[in-house]
Amino acid sequence: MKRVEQAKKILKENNQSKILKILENIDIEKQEELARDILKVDFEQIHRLYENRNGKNKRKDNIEPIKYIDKNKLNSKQRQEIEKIGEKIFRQNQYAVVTMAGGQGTRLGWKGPKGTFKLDVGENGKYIFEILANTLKKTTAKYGKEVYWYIMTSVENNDETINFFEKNEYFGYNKEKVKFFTQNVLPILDFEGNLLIDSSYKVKEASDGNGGVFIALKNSKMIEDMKSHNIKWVYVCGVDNIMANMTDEILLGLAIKNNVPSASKSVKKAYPEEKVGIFCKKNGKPAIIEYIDMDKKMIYAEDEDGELLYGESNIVGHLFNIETLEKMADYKFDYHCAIKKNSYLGENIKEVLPEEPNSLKFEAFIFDGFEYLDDMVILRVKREEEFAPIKNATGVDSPETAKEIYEKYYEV
Ligand code: UD2
Repeated sequence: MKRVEQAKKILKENNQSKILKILENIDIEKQEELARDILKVDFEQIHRLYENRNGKNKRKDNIEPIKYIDKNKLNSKQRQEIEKIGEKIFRQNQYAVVTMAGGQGTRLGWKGPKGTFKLDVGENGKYIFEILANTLKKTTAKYGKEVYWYIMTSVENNDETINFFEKNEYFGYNKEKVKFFTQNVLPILDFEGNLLIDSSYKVKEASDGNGGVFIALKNSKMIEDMKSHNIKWVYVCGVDNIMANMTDEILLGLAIKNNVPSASKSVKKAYPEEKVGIFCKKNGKPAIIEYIDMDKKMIYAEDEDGELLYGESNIVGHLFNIETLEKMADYKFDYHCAIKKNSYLGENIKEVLPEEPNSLKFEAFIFDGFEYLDDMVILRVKREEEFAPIKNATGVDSPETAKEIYEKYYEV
């Protein structure tokens, strides 16, 4: 009973009257459960998130285009020299890949972890995780060493992800080199700043965004694990890009040759309205502006050749040296607020399935950490070779478009 009284007191102090009503109108056993959850909530953080929900006042940022290197414009002499630098790291097994697979994947409408989605390619189809494992296995064949593979999961999909790998025997990858770690969650709020309760009487939460990867690597001791294996470079990418070239000697070689702590991949923007983040310089530092934060002027701006002035699209492929990865874990990320539809338990203890978006989801963006970098290499790669994300059930960035690119590339 004490716990329930404590929870009621905290809810009153934080004017969470809707949740208080629910807590008062459910049976004692459910009250205990909900009270336990409420006592774990950091209301300080909730007030901060809600106060900043409209984003930091966009102090006049100085935005300008950023230079990039076009991979396909390197001549063979340059390529050989750069590849040789990168190859050394692979030969010394000082490279790791982090696959960020903690997103909810709501747009795809796939119930399980996105990596367990089977794409209709090859004889019997291939899971996304299987395709990624096959990509890494090519590097093993080339250097005789397996790349260390760290997979970020969410609280919601962690167990299912690990079971999936066990059941599929890691798709032939050396399971000793695969580690799973879970990212943090943040509460979902309604438009007035109230917590939402789900149908199992839990406070509704969601993953804290792909910017949560750094602190999750640190808290789960994965950075420590990387250092124990003398890893020097780490490639962090999304689970949804089935064409991701995660072990690119050119990207790595260029970062080392240019003596920069980080390098990212870009593809040429397909059209101004494309829903991708674009690379630029913000107040002199490398940055990516997300599609939701771009204004019309920026979207349509052209250079003297009539090319898009901001035409380098982010494909969520970021290389960091281990020191930078560690530093990023201490960086205070801002949270971006997205308006979403979320079901919740109404005050009459009935589940409400809203027709319209009704809630605020808070996410950190991995590339906000670029503010920490003095410089980085941006390597433009060919879309048809390295970018085929599976995000939506149909249309752009769907299993259909990914299948087409995959089959064209592998000539299956
Ligand atoms: C991402 C990029 C965007 C654009 C697009 C290209 C960010 C913030 N945005 O947009 O700039 O170029 O991709 O395809 O990177 N993820 C997690 N945990 C989370 C949230 C996301 O692991 O809490 C993963 C997710 O599984 C995916 C990747 O991060 O692999 C990016 O997904 P997203 O949904 O956050 O970003 P998106 O696709 O809207």
